[in-house]
Amino acid sequence: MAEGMLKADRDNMTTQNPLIVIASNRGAHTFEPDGENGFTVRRGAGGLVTALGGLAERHEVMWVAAALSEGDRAWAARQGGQPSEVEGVLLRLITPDLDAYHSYYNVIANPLLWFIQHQLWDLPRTPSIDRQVWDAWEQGYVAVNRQFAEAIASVVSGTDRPVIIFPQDYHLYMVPGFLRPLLGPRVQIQPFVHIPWPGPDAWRMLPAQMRDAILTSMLQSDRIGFQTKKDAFNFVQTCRFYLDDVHSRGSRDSVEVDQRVVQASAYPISVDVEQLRTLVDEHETRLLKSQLITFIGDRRLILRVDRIEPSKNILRGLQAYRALLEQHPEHRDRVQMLALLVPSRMEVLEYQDYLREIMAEAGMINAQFSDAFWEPVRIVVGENYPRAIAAMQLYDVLLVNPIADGMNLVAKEGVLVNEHDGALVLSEHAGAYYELGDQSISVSPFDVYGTAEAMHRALIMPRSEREARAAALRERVQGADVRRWFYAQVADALAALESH
Ligand code: GDG
Repeated sequence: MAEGMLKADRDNMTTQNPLIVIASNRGAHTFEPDGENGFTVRRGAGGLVTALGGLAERHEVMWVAAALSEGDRAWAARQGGQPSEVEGVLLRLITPDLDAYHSYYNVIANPLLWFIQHQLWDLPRTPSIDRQVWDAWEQGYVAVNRQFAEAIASVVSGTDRPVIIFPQDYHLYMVPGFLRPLLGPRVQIQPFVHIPWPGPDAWRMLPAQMRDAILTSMLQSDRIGFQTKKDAFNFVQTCRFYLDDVHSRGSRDSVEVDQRVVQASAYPISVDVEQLRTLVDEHETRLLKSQLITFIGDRRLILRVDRIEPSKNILRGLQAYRALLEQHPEHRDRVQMLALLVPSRMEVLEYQDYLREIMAEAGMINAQFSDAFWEPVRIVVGENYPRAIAAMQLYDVLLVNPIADGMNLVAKEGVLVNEHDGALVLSEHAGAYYELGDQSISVSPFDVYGTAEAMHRALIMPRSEREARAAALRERVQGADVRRWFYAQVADALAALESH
């Protein structure tokens, strides 16, 4: 138990006041040695960081994450394995063996689990679960998850206050299973899964031993949070299908196992409305916006903003744009497609190939349709969040067509900051569809023809209809900010603690 924690226990907290522990692969802070025996701290972006801002004022929050850089490792070494306060949060960084971390992150979590949960396989060829993958499972994924659980247990085991632990996402599926024997039933374990949870059939790609280990571990939780009710339902079905002695007795959102009930609940993640408004007003964003206005001219803007990631379906989006220009020549020279693409996992061969295909397709569209004044599609590759927010203010059509997406925050940010009463073309397989679908123009991500027609419909939609839809969408996002997402999880965990 850390010295700092004991002091907080004594001074500030009553036994009613819970300790909240977040565990995630990537933490909220990164560290760089400052050359003077100290460290420069940088705060990461992301919904969880925002949501915690307000929470840390009311509750004591501890964050356990992996050290991801040399600077992080040096900071962790300096703390000697103890949590230390950083911007109001007690932070503990674990420092896994580098090979183990590589196996956990680059062999199991990202290629295997991400691909299964977004159903991205080319089944005759991949996945190919060979000896290396099995080793990575045991010595990487399982080992790093165990290390996370041990770090969490060590920071909470000395407190007699109620404890709620929130492991985040697909990197940490084994944490509940390791934690429960270490901490017993007195703690609430409540993971949140940010990405889709597909139905039982998708999980057949994973060998039974790995699959059952993940499901059994997750069922050591008290409640599991998902982005949508569909994901929660799929989880319940997956457990029923693959595990013996697991029942749901007709319930769509809970599983009975060993005479315990594990809830599967939907907590749709959202954006930080206040922070986005501030960002819109910042000088840099305004400057980028005026540059974009010049670039767009009097054409109508079709925008997409994505990580370069096959599940985002960027390639079919371009094919649909080509089909739009072919099927509806009246839009030629009157529209501008802008794709802001953020590099992601660029060391992975499949991702490099995917970017190459995107650039080739865009090049072919420009070769076919451009004239002296018009370049039909502009691809911008790079990291620039203010530019993305500036562009979102200006779109007439926002194209969000993922094959599968846990939520898709671009859809929510877009409808919030847009100033053109733009239309949202939204995949029915984005989590955001459950909240925004009825006011968007929905598409099947595989239907290139249908996506072209959806963009056409968006472009010719009468002004009054566009205004009404845009207003309804904006209102919906305003009313469900990211804080609400996190507080709802905390409230349910607190209620469960009280009923114990
Ligand atoms: C995962 C799930 C789920 C845009 N340009 C830049 C930049 N962005 C922002 C976007 C948006 C965020 O990055 C991307 O979030 P998404 O939700 O769209 O997608 P994933 O990255 O795949 O997120 C997803 C999410 O987790 C939360 O649970 O919604 O389904 O896949 O806010 O505007 N960010 C930075 N630089 C840019 O240039 N840093």
